[in-house]
Amino acid sequence: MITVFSDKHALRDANTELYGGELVKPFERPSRAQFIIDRVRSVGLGEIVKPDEFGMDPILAIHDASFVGFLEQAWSDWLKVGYNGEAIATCWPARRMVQKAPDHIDGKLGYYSMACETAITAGTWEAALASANVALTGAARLHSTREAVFSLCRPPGHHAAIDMFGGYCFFNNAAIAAQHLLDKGAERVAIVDVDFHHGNGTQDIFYKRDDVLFVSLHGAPEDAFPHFLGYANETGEGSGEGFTANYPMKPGTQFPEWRAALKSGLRRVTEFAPDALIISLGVDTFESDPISFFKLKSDDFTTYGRDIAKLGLPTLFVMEGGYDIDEIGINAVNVLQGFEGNLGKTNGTRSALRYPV
Ligand code: 5XA
Ligand code: ZN
Repeated sequence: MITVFSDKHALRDANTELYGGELVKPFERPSRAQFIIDRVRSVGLGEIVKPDEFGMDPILAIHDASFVGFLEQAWSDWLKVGYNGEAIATCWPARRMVQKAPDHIDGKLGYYSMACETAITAGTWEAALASANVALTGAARLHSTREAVFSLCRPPGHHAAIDMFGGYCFFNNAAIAAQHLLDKGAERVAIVDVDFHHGNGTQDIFYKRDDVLFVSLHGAPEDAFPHFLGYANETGEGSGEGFTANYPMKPGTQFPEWRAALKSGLRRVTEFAPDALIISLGVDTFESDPISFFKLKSDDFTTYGRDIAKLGLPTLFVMEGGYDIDEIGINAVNVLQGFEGNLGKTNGTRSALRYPV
């Protein structure tokens, strides 16, 4: 399996995250990607390529232009005010307040964010752009070769909504990749989000559409970030009704229950008959993840990689979360190896894949 990777991810290196009432070194840090790419190399997963540049159009096909403009300017606007720290929101347009972007950077940060753990810093814009290009390059490769691709995106993307950042995410890499596949001729794309956290941004982007099926397995909103989306009764709206499927699960969930939810979600994918599948691959479902509460073990990642391969679909893996940094490479690459191993055994050849070139 080919891996797309950019060194520019390291430009995103924030010093501060508000966690448990303290400013700490962020869980989402450059060493995460380094451990994963090291593991990709050490197991010989396949070729590693740099991303191509796709310009702003594919990003603007998903995100609001004023939000994108805000992200591009945010760090310089913050510096202009003369603040010393990193750019963190402190005030939001909450219930019964005016939903309008103000002029001051303090207000803009609140208007365009859905959480405040995520500081904007020097280099964030460049890293987020590179991450989107990593996803787009993966989608373009999948389109032209039909072979599975791993887009090692960092920063992650699934919390980034049409016009909001947060949860360590700025651009929604998986959504941008899905739209690229649709623009290249795919009629339907399914996104299965296996990150511990609900992919509120991806749901937001496709909620009223019937050309993208969104399936998410995650910690129940009563107990887990992002808390305000991801209930089982959220199933889509308008022509999107029936094209969102949420599987919230309780603290302490073990692999058998999680896997049953995955299999149910994968059945939805089969019924949808997509031309391509995108996996929002977060490995913060791991039992030792410091900010999550599922109990998957390293071997479970291999097992569910195999389950995904059984669909026989052209598949793009887009990296999302995972914060047990010592194990992140093993767990992420276990999914990919499980997928590859099974594909070989069940299909023998990949020519059976039916995504139109
Ligand atoms: O998938 N999302 C994450 O891993 C980020 C969670 C941020 C919680 N404050
Ligand atoms: Zn997560």
